[in-house]
Amino acid sequence: MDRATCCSKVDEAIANIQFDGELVEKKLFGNGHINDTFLTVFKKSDGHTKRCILQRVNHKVFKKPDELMENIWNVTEYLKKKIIEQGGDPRRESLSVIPSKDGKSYYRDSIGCYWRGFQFIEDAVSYDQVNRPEQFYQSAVAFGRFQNMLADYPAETLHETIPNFHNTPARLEALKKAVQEDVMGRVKEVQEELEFIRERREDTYILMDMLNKGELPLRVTHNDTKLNNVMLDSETGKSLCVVDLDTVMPGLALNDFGDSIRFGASTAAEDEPDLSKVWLDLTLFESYTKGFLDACGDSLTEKELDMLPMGAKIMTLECGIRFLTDYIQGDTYFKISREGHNLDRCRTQLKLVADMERKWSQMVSIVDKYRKK
Ligand code: ADP
Ligand code: GN1
Ligand code: MG
Repeated sequence: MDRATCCSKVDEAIANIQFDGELVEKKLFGNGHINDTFLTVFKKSDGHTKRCILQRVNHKVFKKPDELMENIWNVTEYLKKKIIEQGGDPRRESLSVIPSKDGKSYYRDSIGCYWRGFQFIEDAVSYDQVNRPEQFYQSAVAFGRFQNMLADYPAETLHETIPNFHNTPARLEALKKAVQEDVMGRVKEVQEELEFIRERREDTYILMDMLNKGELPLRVTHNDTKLNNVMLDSETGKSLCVVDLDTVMPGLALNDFGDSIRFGASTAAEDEPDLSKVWLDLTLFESYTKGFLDACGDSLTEKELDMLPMGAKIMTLECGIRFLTDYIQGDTYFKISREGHNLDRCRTQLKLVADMERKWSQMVSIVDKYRKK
């Protein structure tokens, strides 16, 4: 079912979730590539207005939305308890699901699309690009803390919402298949990108091999640590809350580190068409490294610390592979808003990989500077 058909049921979803009051406004919100997010405003009986988030879960991407919502419900309940223990405010520092009128964590509408409500986190901002290095530092603290808070979470109870999500060799296989099928006839346009990726085939195995040999631990990780998945306090600028919990699953700390770097430590937007603007910004790399290690460095192993630069490179390469696969397959996974959008996104990622290779020794020195000896 396509996005527009699902979104035609937005009013039915609103009527079936326990929002309080009369709807006075709804509009599309945020810049996520997967789900459809709405900001909704309700007028309550006491005359006050209240904002809420309504999301349509993309069930083409998340095949089992009921399992996904079970994860989110359990993880947020767990986080809220921890936040209270640590003297924090669970209403601002964690997502809170608003149940459906039939008491579930989601609502399945009359055409089979899935919806969920969240309390709106007020006086908070998320960024699509870093304006000041301090913001990136704070996002690192948020993700590092998030990982720490979930360190004892019973990982075996989590459903794998997207199997092989960060299995980079499997992502490469998917690209090869897309190239063989070439359903859109686009492969001829992307020879240079394919060659760049082929030359780095061996790299795609590095982290998965280490995991399989037991050299890297499996942890409960976020797996989608883009800058815009963190809310910062609008008054203090400090890290507040991690959102977008759809991919919280067992994974590698290095992937969480790397995904943040590829998105936030670039000098340009993820979809910048002018590649002369795209570089790895070492100042931002340093801010994030410092924040991540301040927040969770003590719990990382020596091997994990050694491999942080590699985490950045592999996640960037993997994301480039995924954007290219989607471009070749006809843009069926990531939302696009222009022709060639996924190809532009792929190219920024590959440009960043090349720049990381050039700046490798500096990345290693930065990690060395902040790891505790
Ligand atoms: P997607 O899965 O499509 O990326 P997200 O869950 O990341 O969707 O939500 C999109 C954006 O909406 C986020 O980047 C964030 O800015 C904002 N957002 C999400 N949840 C909340 C919330 N509970 N309160 C305030 N803003 C939110
Ligand atoms: C998607 O949902 P969003 O926009 O936060 C994607 C990530 C990619 C990212 C690229 C479930 O994240 O894996 O890294 O786009 N999420 C999913 O910008 O595939
Ligand atoms: Mg998001």
